[in-house]
Amino acid sequence: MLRLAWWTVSALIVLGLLIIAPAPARAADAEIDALLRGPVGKDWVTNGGNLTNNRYSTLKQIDTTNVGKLKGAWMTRLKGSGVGGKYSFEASPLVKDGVMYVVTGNDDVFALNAKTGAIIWEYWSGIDQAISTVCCGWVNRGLAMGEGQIYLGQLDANVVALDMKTGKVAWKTPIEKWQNGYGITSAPLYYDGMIYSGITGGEFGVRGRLTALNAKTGEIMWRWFTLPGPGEKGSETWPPGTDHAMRGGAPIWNTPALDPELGLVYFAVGNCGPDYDGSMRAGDNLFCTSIVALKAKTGEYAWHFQEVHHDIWDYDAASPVVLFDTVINGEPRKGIAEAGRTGWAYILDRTNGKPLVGIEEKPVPQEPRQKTAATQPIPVGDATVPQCAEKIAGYDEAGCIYTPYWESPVLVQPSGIGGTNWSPMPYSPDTGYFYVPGTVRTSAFVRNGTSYTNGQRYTGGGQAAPIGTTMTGTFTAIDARTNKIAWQHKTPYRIGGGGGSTVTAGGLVLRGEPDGNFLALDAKTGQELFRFQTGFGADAPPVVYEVDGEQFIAIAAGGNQMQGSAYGDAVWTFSLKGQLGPLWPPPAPQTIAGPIGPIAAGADAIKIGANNTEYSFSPARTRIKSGTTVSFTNVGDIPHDASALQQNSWSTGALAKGETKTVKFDKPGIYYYICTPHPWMYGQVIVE
Ligand SMILES: [Cu+2]
Repeated sequence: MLRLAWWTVSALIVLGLLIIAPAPARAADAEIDALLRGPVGKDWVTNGGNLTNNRYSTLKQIDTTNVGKLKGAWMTRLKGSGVGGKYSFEASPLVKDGVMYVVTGNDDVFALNAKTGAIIWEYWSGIDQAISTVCCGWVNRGLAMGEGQIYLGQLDANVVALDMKTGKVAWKTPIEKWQNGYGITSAPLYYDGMIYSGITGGEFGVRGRLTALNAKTGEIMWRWFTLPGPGEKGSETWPPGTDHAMRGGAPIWNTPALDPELGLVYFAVGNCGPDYDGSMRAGDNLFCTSIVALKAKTGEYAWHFQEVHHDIWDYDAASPVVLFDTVINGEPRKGIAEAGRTGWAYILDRTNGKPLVGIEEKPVPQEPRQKTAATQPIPVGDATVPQCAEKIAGYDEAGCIYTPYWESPVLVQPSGIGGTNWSPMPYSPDTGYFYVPGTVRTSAFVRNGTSYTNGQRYTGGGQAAPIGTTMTGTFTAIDARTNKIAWQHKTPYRIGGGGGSTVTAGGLVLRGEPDGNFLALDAKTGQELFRFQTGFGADAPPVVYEVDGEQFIAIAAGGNQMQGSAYGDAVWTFSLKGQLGPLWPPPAPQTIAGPIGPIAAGADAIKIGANNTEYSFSPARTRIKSGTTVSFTNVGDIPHDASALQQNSWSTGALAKGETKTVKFDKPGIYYYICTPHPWMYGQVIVE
């Protein structure tokens, strides 16, 4: 045992060094660990910038005074990887020593010269194109690095390590089988010899978990289930004597954060399954829709905070948690925050999980058949999106957040795919603001019950935006000290479902827009200072880095199928020495819910997932004579259906790849339909 002389100890106490956890004696990668613990400078070595996920860069060569002169430094196309209607491109590139590493929606990884954009190596994942358990687009939200390796989680539920120099596979560890409903879309976190990875499948009856792996060997060190087993902590929040918790979803959609001084790893947990049917799972249903802290080394439970009790609205906590330090009432505090789909930021003390600014349990409307929770935690401060739905003809009921429903559709805002979804929320220590991206849309929620089959969808109902309703967004600076709005922009498009922003010591907030624009805003005031058309949906969070004394900003531009933005395979970088001008704008995303495109006269054969657009009906609109039998054929990669919008009159039922079902339309009228698992797909049949 190491013994320190009393005078050494006193000197260390005077220097304040003893309260800082010492770097591990034999760190597997001391350099990366130090970069992960410190403020982000010339390299960007983990998805959220460093262990805090705060996406704050200390670089300030590009600032509010000169950002207007920014131009494209280089743009590289990634050889068609992840191009197409089923993919989204949401990854933050990583940069270390002048090399950039980026992953596409097909889990293919490219190493690029960060100064020139030249491709150095490629890793083609070869993932099975028949994976049928992807919830929300083929996407990979980023990478991790350490010990000379690049780490990624794949849609086929494998965690993979690549040699950083060559892209060759070093090891590959299956966390689960995709056939059982599992996948990975989050960027893993590397720290101190370990890899932390979440798992998805909240719509497929999975049992969510955080898995820790040995970074060198890929060996699984421990796993912590987000759903408690019998007798375990949290099991009292599920009906006794049942096994509903074993298929209760609770996925982890995003990269954890880690506080090395407290020795805790933090992450956000997604929705309960079945999503829209709470009737059999009475109780708060831990640890669905929660922020959880575990001991980083062992996976032992430390604390949790549940954002939504007994969720029936698909209100995942899907955006990554952010660690920040602040001063409240004159006292330095260690904070953690997460932007929810509810439209609120949840701001807690990261030492114990208790509210930092204030969150009150308040009574909410009840529906006994759904076994709704009596109260919900309501943060003090402002929501970033509207929390009440407007009444619309054809729907009996419209309500505010936490309005329950049963088997006739009820309109609620925020939608379950609204508020802040996967998009990260950065924090600037200069302004003390969080930058919160939001989606504004209404959903009609309905429960219809369902039975569980391994690997099949298990949602118990659905939600869809009524035809003709608007789908827009907000971008909001929230003051971390008060949870109140400092400034807010209404945005033309939904931006909570991907994208996100990054903030710099140069006083800039950098973000992409689904219509292809890359924007720089004044972090203090929100004033727009720069706008540049990238030519593809710019739906990934940017990163900031430096090579040879020159500061660059990079953003992946390849669209987001859930936000309906134009797909592609581009990585753009910008710098003050750049020479490249903007590209022609791509088609803009939809801002009104409903089918689009021309009406095809007499078309009685509808293809689902045709023309490289997985989430589409083709033609989306048809006019037929009454008595016509219409066939629906799934030519896409994953199961789809065609179901009457209000889900009470007709449905093809789930169609496997290649399968066809027919529906006869006898009565004149206008019929709208959706795909139940993908309610952002719309079709229309006009019967004369
Ligand atoms: Cu579908």
